[in-house]
Amino acid sequence: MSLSLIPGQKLIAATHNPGKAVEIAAILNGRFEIVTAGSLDLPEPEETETTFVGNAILKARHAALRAGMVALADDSGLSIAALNGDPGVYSARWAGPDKDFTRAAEVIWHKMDVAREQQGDAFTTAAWFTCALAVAWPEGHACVFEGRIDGTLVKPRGAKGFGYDPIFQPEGFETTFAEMDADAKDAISHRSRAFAQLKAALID
Ligand code: ITT
Repeated sequence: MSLSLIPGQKLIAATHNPGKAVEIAAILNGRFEIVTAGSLDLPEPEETETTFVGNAILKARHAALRAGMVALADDSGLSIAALNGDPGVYSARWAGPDKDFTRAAEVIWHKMDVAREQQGDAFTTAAWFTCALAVAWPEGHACVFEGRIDGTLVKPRGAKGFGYDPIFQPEGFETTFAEMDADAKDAISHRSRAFAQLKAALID
């Protein structure tokens, strides 16, 4: 069994998040035939692991086994230093069943106000995005790669991107991810950093 990915090969993008699917397609840049888990009507597995790596492997294996094809899954999230790394692996759940990220940002900033009072001089707005990307083969083998970008938690600005993009300003930039064009985000994001490792290991 070959543990490499061959350009042109059909791959399942095991995500039900349209924002991620758009970024994954752009990063892979037409080099693979991408089929989404949604278009194959694959059910969404319950994310029972407590790490990004664990959940990425769980989602990729789930899709690969059901579809009999190589599958790629992304487990990602925003971690905030002053909140002990929350929401972290529970980033999607903090937005609730309605995926309301305006509300999630309000909850986060309320918790930050409490943390600022409790932590005094130790309080910071440091935050980071993590992306674990797993590739699973139907025979059971899996590989995983992780990317991270550091930055600052800010009040919401901008309408591009998805999820927590409006409240994250990457280090060295004056704009949030939601104020950046897709190409600018893709040049530095946690997702593209994980993909750079995946490409070096499995494609190039
Ligand atoms: P799938 O599991 O189907 O891929 P999901 O949205 O449930 O979709 P996760 O469990 O990985 O995905 O949750 C990741 C959460 O973090 C989700 O709420 C995203 O909106 C958010 N997130 C991840 N990457 C992001 C990015 O680049 N910009 C903004 N928010 C991001």
